[in-house]
Amino acid sequence: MNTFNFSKHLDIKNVRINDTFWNSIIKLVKNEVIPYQYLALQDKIDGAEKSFCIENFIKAKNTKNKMKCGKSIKTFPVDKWHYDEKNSEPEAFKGWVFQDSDVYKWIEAVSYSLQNFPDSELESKALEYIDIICDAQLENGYLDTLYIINDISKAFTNLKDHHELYCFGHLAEAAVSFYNATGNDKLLKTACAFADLICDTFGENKIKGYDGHEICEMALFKLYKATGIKKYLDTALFFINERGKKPYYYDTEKGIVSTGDNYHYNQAHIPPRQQTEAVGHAVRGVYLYSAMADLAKELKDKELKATCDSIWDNIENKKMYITGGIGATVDGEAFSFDYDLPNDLAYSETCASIGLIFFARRMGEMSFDSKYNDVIERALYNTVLAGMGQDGKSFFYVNPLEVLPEASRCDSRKHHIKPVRQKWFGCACCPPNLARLISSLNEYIYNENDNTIFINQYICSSAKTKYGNLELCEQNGKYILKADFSKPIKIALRIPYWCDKFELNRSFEIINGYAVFNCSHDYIEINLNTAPKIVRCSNRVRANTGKAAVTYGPFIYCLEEADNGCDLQMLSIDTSKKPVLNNGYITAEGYREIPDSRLYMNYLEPRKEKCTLKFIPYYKWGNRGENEMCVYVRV
Ligand code: FUB
Ligand code: ZN
Repeated sequence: MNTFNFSKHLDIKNVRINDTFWNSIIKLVKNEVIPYQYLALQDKIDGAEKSFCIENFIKAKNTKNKMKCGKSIKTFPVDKWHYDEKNSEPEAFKGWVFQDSDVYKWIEAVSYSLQNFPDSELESKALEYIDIICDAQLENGYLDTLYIINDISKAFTNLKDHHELYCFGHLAEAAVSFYNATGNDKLLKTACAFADLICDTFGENKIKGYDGHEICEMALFKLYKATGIKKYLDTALFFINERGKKPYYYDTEKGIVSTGDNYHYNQAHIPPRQQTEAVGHAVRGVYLYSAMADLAKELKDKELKATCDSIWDNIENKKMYITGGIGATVDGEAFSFDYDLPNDLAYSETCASIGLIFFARRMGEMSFDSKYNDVIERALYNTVLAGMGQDGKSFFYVNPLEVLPEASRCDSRKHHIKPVRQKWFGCACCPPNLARLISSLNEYIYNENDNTIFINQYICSSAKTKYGNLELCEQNGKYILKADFSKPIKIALRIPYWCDKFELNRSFEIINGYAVFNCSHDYIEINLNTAPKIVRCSNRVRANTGKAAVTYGPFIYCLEEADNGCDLQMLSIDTSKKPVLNNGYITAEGYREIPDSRLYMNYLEPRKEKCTLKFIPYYKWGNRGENEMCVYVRV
């Protein structure tokens, strides 16, 4: 295999999902999340924190119109990350500085959803928001409601803390998706006008700055792919190459929060090409690494690819939770040091796992190795799914692996850990991110290149590949692959990391975690022999020594108080007995200690009695009211 054995994921247009499990979730997003968010963006949900999203766009349009008529414009400060009813005037911008991005993410989710389920009413709602967005854009292409409303003279003066380039990124991603879904280019033109302004503003002999929250690199690349306009690619590369150079660009700005000369938080402490490990704010990190992977692939840039490899290795082997969560510390919503993966203090933001999936897909397109899709599966079936309640109306931002509701209430170090999903967040980055990922799941199943079709996820679906049709379905506990190709083609079937023993009804060769075989008109039976397992974490992770977790296929399981009573720390699992799958639960033999009556005593084994532990999939936790939860249990 050479280093650049590229493949490309199949586009959403060419993949139809027919999977009972996933279809119910995709439909939940369509029927509950998308309509709910539509209302939340207009602050029409009783009891939910206000978003101010649409209100800000309307205010921006009014300010723009006043500017056009030469009327005097009142300005307001742009000195905060968050503006609420108390710390700002009524006519000023409200909410988080990145509030615009929630509308863009909603439109992106709608765009994918429309390709799965055409819906003219939903399309009209998206068009209604698109009109509101486009009406707020200034003549020169600028579009960020915070600065338009509060003080346009300060635009692009605080790249480190403010999110103009971030909001642009989400605008561009939404615009490309909406155009692909509907052929309507109104938002695409708006995104291109803003992109043109950005290309004119930043670069050699222009402002040598770069975004504080990465995404515009990835988005400019997407815009380049959609339009063929080369300056978008050049500017994305400029941002990556400029980042972290000394003297630091951020030192020339007056940031809201002074970080001294420590720009790890923004992955800007050294140039990305010199970075070897994942640091700083986790979502920012994985969005940057995704763009680096895009450009490494597009430009066949071996240096950038080597950097991505090293950062990937650091995340996968030292900084990722068993649930595919990343960002172990609330302090900066950030990656912590190697092997620091506390269960009860975890940040593990839903958006960070979504970003990890973006990074993984790009890495998987550059290398013939199943490990990237293993991570996609881990993050998808656990942290991402856990991010949304089964009602589709409540969400987790933070995804801990151990929860004690009392600690969340009483211990300020754990205030970020919510024992139940929230209706909506003022800082609502995660729910719309989740909606756009789930609605575009079609694009994570198959890849193709000049001689191979890759089957990366076991999601029942039919696909149109360049060689012919393919169908993956499930029958009697086995997967069936039906191929109808015009000529013999290589299939690379990912053998998941959790599968110890599999059977295929044909001969194959194992290459980097894929079973590879030729096929043309074929019916292939795949038996992955899924069974509940007891697994453990490296003993380098202090939080998990002497503990184990229970899994079934891609699902990580957990214990909840609702099934096991309180004081989950009193439980231990008997690893000599096989756990058993039982009506969606996994039961395992174990023990419960009898609570001690004193705080200290001479050492004696605590008294314990036999009990049966009842585990549920991690993604389902927190759907039965407030209660204790843990993934790892003592052995
Ligand atoms: O800054 C925008 C988004 O808000 C980040 O991606 C999230 O981590 C949250 O801080
Ligand atoms: Zn988020």
